[in-house]
Amino acid sequence: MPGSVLIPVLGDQLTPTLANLRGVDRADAVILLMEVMEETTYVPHHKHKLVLFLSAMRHFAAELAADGWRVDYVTLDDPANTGTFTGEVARALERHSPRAIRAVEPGEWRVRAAMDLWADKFPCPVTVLADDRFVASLAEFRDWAEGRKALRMEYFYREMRRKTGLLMDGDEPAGGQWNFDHDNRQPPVKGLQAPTVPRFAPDEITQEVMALVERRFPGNMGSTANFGWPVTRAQAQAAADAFFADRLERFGPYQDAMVHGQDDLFHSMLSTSINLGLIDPLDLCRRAEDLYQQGRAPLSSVEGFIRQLIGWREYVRGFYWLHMPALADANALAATRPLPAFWWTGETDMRCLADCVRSTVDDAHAHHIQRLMVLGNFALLAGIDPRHVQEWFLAVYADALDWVELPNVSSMALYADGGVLASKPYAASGAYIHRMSDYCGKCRYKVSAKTGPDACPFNPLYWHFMHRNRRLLEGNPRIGRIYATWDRMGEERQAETLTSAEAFLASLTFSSPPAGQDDDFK
Ligand code: FAD
Ligand code: DLZ
Ligand code: SF4
Repeated sequence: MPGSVLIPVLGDQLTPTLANLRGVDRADAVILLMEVMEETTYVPHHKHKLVLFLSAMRHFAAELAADGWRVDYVTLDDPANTGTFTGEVARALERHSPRAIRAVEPGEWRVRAAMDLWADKFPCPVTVLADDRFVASLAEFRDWAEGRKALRMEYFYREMRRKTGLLMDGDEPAGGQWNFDHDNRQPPVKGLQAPTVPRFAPDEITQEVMALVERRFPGNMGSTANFGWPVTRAQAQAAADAFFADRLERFGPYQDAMVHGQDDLFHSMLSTSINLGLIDPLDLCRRAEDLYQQGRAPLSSVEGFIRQLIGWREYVRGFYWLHMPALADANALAATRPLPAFWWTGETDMRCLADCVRSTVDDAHAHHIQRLMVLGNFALLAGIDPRHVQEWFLAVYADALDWVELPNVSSMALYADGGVLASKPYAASGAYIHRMSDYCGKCRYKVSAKTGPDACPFNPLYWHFMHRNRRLLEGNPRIGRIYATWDRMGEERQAETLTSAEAFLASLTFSSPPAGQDDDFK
C-alpha cells in the first residue's frame, strides 16, 4: 500500500498495545516483523530461546493479521533476507514505499545504535517512540538518579510503589513495611515439593520453528525436543493463572531456596512472557495485590513478587540505559579468567553448579538465586572475565535480553561496576549454599572442609577473592570487617587457604562456546 506507515515490531515488542500501533488506522499501515541472522547469532542462543522468539513472533503476526492489520513477515529462510533489521527495513521500503516509519525504541543499546542511523539512511521520516510498557520512563529514571551519590533499588522501588499505588494505604506501605525481605529467606524444609509448572505442547507453527532451529543451529545449547515455553498471549495467561493458583503463596518464603532437581520451585516462570511483551507486568502486580486483599495470599509473598517487577525489573532497565555503553566493558575487579568448560556441559563434581547448569541446558532457565549465588558467585570468586560471563548468560537463558541481563550479571553478580548498583559484592562461601539448599549432602566435596582437595571449592575461593581484592573492598563498611577474621587466621592457615584455591583454579579447563550455526548457513 504506497504512502502508508511502516511499523517495525521487534521480537521483544509482541504487545498489541505497543506505542507505535496505538492510534494507527489499520488501513493505513504495514507492520513489519523480521527474523534476521544478526539477532539469531549475536550470541550462540540456547535452542529454546531461538524457538521461543521466532515462534512467538510468528504467532503474534498471525494474531495481528486476524485482527485486521496488514503484516509483512520476513522469515529467516527467505533467500533475499539481508540478515539485519536495517537491511530488512530497507527492503520493506522498496516493497511498500511508505510515507513514514514508526518504530518503538529497542531494549538493547546495540540495536538502538543501528536504529539511530535510520533517519539519515532512509528517504522517509523516522519516528522512534518511547517504550511505555514500563512504569518509569527512561527520563524519569534519569531524573531520579541525578545528583544521587549511590543508587539503591530500595528507594527507587518506594517511588514506584507510590506512583502505581500498589500495596499502599494512603501514603504508607501496606502492613506498615516497604519490604518483607527478611521473611523471604527460608531454607528448604526436607522433602519440599513444588507443584508442576504448566508446559505448552508445540503447535504446528512452533514445530516448524523447532525444525528450523535444529537444522540451522544444531550445535547450540539444549534440544528443541522438550520445548514447552508459552509462545502466545493465551498461553502466557494460563502460565500466570497457574502461578497465582499454585505457587504465589509460597513464592515469598522460598524465594532464595534451592532444591536439587526442582528447577522452578515457587517461582512464577513468567520472565520470558513478560520480556517478550506477551503479558503485562503491571497486570500481574494488580492480580497479586487482589489476592492479598482477598486474604488469599500472604503480604510477604505478594510484596516480594511486586518488588521483583516494579522494583528490580524497572531499576535494572533504568540503570542499563544510564550506564551504557560503558557498562558492557566494566571490570572493576580486573577479572581475566576464561569461562570454565563445564559452564557449557555441567560436567563438574560441584553438585550445586552441575545442577544449575543442567537446569540451564534442559530448559534455558535457572532461578534467581541459582543465577546469583551459585553461578554468579562462582564467576565472581574465580575471577572470570565479565565479558565471557555476560555472553554466557545472554546466550543460555530464554529470558535474556541485554538490558536486563547485563546489569544483573555485570553489576549485581560480578561487582564489575565497583559498587554502583550493589552496596557490596554477592560473595559467599559454601556455607551459604549449604544453608539455602539440599545440594551439599551428596556432593563429592565437603562443605565443612576449609582447605585441601576435598574442601568445597567455594570456601578457599571466597578467601582468595577477599584477599586479592582487599585494597578495593576493605574500606567498604558492609564487608570490611571480614578482614579482621582473615587476619586472625594466621599466616599458615592463610597460605593453606590460598594454595587450595589456586590448586582448584589451576585444575579448571576451558573451551570455546558452541559454533552457533550450521556451516552451510554461514
Ligand atoms: P520470579 O522469581 O518469579 O520473579 C518474578 C519476575 O520478577 C520475573 O519474571 C522477572 O520479570 C522479575 N525479576 C526478578 N528478579 C529480577 C531481576 N533481578 N532483574 C529483573 N527482573 C527481575 N531476568 C531476566 O528477565 N533476564 C535475564 O537475562 C536475567 N539475567 C539474570 C542474570 C543474573 C546473574 C541474575 C542474578 C538475575 C538475572 N535475571 C534475569 C533476574 C531473574 O533471575 C529472572 O528474572 C528470574 O529468574 C526469572 O524467573 P521467574 O520468572 O520465575 O522469576
Ligand atoms: C532474541 C531474538 C532472536 C533470537 N531473534 C530475533 C529475530 O530474528 N527478530 C527479532 O525481531 N528479534 C529477535 N530477537 C529479539 C531481539 O534481539 C530484540 O528484540 C532486540 O535485541 C531488542 O533490542
Ligand atoms: Fe556446592 Fe560446595 Fe555444596 Fe558441593 S559442597 S554442593 S561445591 S557448595
